[in-house]
Amino acid sequence: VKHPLNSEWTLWYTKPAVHEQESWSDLLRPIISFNSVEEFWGIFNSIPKASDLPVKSDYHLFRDGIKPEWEDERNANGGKLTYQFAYRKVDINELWSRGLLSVIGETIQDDDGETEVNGIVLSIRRAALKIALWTKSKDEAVLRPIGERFKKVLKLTARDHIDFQPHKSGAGSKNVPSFSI
Ligand code: M7G
Repeated sequence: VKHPLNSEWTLWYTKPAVHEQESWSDLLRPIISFNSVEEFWGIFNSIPKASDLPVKSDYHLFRDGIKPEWEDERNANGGKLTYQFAYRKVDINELWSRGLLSVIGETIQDDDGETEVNGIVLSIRRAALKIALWTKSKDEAVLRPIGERFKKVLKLTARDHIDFQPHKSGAGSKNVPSFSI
């Protein structure tokens, strides 16, 4: 018996650039799609762990054919809620699996129809690690409770914070002010 998820999810990977000429679209690839809990665990247990990923790589998990890019029309009017942390501070595998489960299990948001969370991204950078929820909108009133829930899911402390940053919305346009939770 398979336990279906609310959405079909696709895991994407951005590999680190080796040459400067390599563009974003050369580096980003879909890996696999799934729509059940059982498939999720099969995949999760067979791919490299978060802690084994190289610097400058990303994992992206997005729902229903949404590409992990600002340009996708379902991302274009949204932004990201990011938790940035230092390497030593936390167990990255634990944090990433909590984030993934909350997203596919839809526990970040009350079940009132509209899904605000499009995807979740793990970014391995030299200076820090980042976990970000990508949202459909940039409506602070909608996003605050989502950010609060995300903090609980990740078991963050009162001193930790999650920052919202809208995606760039075209040349010359002013981004709405970002906020912290
Ligand atoms: P990042 O990973 O968001 O920032 O973007 P960070 O490395 O500071 O953590 C790094 C670079 O990847 C950007 O400057 C873009 O060149 C490219 N890039 C990242 N994203 C998420 C996109 C995207 O959605 N669309 C496009 N076209 N390029 C992107």
